[in-house]
Amino acid sequence: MFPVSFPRFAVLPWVAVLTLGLSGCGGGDSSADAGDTATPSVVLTDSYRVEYLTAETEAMQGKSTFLVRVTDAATGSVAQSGLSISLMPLMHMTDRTHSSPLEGCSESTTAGTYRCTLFYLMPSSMNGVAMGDWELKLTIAGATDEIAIFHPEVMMAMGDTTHARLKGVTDTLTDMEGNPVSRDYFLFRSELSGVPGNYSFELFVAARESMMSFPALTSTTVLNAGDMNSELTVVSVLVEVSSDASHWLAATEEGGGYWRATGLDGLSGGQTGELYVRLSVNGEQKTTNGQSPDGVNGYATFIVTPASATM
Ligand SMILES: [Cu+2]
Repeated sequence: MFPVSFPRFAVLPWVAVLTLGLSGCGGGDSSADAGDTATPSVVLTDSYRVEYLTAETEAMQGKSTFLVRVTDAATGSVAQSGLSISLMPLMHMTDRTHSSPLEGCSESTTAGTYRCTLFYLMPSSMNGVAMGDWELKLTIAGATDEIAIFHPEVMMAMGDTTHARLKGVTDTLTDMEGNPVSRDYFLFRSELSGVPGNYSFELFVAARESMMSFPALTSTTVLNAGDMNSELTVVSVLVEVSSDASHWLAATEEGGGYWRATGLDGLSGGQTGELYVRLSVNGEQKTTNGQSPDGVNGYATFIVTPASATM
C-alpha cells in the first residue's frame, strides 16, 4: 500500500501515523480543508497575487490537475501572462518527506491562468487516519524567483485504479545503507476513452530516482545520471496493454512520459473491467514484486469502468 518502499521502516511509520491519528491530529488545519481546495487559497509574493483555483479534477491520489490565476500583487486585477512556473510537490510525513511525479505547469487558454498537472502518490489521509501534509511549491521564474506555497487536501482514490507500481529485477537503486533495492516504476491512469471494441488507454509512467525525484519515463532518458551505483541509460521502453493478459498491444510513446494503447477490445461501456499493463525497460520486464517474471507478477492490473456509450 505504501507507494514508496522503505524496507527498514516498514513497520515504524504505521505506528507513528496511527499514534498521531489517535492523538487529536484532527484539530490541525488539514481537517478543515475541503476536497478540492488548498490552504491558503491566495498567496502574495513580491510581484504577484497567486490564487489556487478550484481543481479541475479533485486533488486525489493519481493524476490531478489544478489551475492557478496569477495577477499583479498591487491591484490583483492585471493578469500576468507568459510566466514560467515550476512545480515541486512535497508530502511531509512523520518519518519522512517525499515528492511525487509531475508533468508541470503551463499557461491555459485564459491569459494569466496556469494549469498544473501532477500525480499524487499518496492521499493526505486514509480512512480517517492522517498520512501527512501535501505542499505544492510554485516557483515563478524571474530576476528573483518568487515562491507561492499551497497545501491541498488530497483524497484517497476510490473505485477505478488510479495508479500501480512495478519494480525492477536487476534494475536497482542503492538505499541509504548501500544496499540495492528494486527501482520503482509508477504507472498512472491518464485517460480511458473510446467505444466498445476500440478503447484507448493513456498512461503516464514515472521512474523513481529517489524519494525526491520521480522523472517521467521516456525511451531516451538517463535515470540517476552521475550516480555510479544507480545510473541507468534508458535506450528502450516497451509499454503494453491487454484486456485478457494474453493478447498485448504495444503503447505508442507520446512524449513526456505519456504512453497510449489504442484498439483495446474486451471492455463495455458503464461496466467495470480490467486492463493489464506490462513494462519493459532496456529489455528487462518489470514485475509486481521485483522477482523474475513468473507469469503472474509480470503486469499491473487496472480496474477500469469505461464511460457509458452516449448516442
Ligand atoms: Cu507520503
